[in-house]
Amino acid sequence: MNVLIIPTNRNAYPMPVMPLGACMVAEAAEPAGHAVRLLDLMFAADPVGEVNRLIRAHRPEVIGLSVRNIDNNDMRLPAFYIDELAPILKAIRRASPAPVVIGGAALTVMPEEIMRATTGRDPAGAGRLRQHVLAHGLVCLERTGNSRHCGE
Ligand code: B12
Repeated sequence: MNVLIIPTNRNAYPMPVMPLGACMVAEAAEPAGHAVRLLDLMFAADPVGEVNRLIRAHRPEVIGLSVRNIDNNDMRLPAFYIDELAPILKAIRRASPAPVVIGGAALTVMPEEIMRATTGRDPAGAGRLRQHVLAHGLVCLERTGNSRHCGE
C-alpha cells in the first residue's frame, strides 16, 4: 500500500527536533512491502500546499499524522498546537479518501481529547499507539479493505 506519514510539529523552540517517532513508524511499515513517504512539516513554508502536493504525487492509501506537542509547557507565554491540525486534516480530507491514523507523543498524553478536538468524534481505539500498531493496521486493511475493522 502507499503510505504517507506526516510529522506535524512546527515548533522550533528550544531547537527543531527530529521526528523520531514518525521515522520509526515509517520504518516499521516498510519491511511488509508498503511504499512509505514521510513529509516533515517542520520547515515547510506552506504546510497545506506541501500536503496537497505529496497526496497528488504519491496517492496514499493510508495517511498517518504524527503529533508531538500539545502545548509549549510555558505558563508565561502559552502556545497551543492542536488547532494547527485542523487545516492539515481539512486539506487531507479534500484531497484524499484515505483513512487517517493519528499517533505521537501528544496522543499518549491526552488521546481522547485530541481525537475529539480534531475529528469531533469519540475515539474507538485511541491509546498508546506505537510503531507496530500502524504496521498491523495496514495488514488488516489490505485483508479486509475496510478501515473500520482495523482501529486497534
Ligand atoms: C526527549 C524529549 C525532548 C527533547 C528532544 C530532544 C531531541 N533531539 O529529540 C527536548 C528536551 C529538546 C524536548 C523539548 C520539548 N519538549 Co519534549 N519530550 C521528550 C520526551 C522525553 C521523549 C520524546 C522522544 O523522542 N521519544 C521517542 C520517540 C521515538 O517516541 P514518540 O515520538 O512518542 O513516537 C512513538 C509513538 O508516539 C508512536 N508514534 C509517533 N508518531 C506516530 C504516528 C502514527 C500514525 C502512529 C500510529 C504512531 C506514532 O510510535 C513511536 C514509536 O513507538 C517526551 C516524553 C515522552 N516520554 O514521550 C517529551 C515531550 C514529547 N516533550 C514535550 C514538550 C512539551 C516539549 C517542549 C515544548 C518543551 C519546551 N517548552 O521547550 C519542547 C518542544 C521541542 C520541539 N522543538 O518540538 C511534551 C509534549 C506534550 C505536550 N505537553 O505538549 C512531552 C510528551 C513531555 C510531556 N509529558 O509533557 N523534548
